[in-house]
Amino acid sequence: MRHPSTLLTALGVVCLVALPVTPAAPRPAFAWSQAAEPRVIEVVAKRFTWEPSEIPVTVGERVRLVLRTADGLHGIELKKFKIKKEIPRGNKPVVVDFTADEAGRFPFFCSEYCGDGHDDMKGVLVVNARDAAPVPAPTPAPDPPAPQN
Ligand SMILES: [Cu+2]
Repeated sequence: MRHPSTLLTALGVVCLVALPVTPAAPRPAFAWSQAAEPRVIEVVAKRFTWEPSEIPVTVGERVRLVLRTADGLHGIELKKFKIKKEIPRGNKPVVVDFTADEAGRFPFFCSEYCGDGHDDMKGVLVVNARDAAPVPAPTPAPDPPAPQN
């Protein structure tokens, strides 16, 4: 009985033919450019931590930090990108825009003394390389020659 498999084959052909005419997405999935919207990252400062304390981005990416305090006055200082801003008490966020133009791990601190744990109030901006392919495993050493008896 060949009929069902013939039908399946026909369906498969139809699908393959139909794929190329699928309407394109508004933006190519892998489009990436300076014109893209900045990556918005909400960060909360509170005695004596940052949430999140580690902020991963991709090199070249435009970043918009939206900073709020959960208690009193804090401030952010990220020297690598010349960022230093007070984060005043209240609900109004402080917005900082920059381009993460160098890969690496860049610490940031609280710039406003906020109490005994102020010096421990640290975070890190992690700027990952764009082609962050997994590091290839080292090639295994060749097997030693078989012992000769
Ligand atoms: Cu502080």
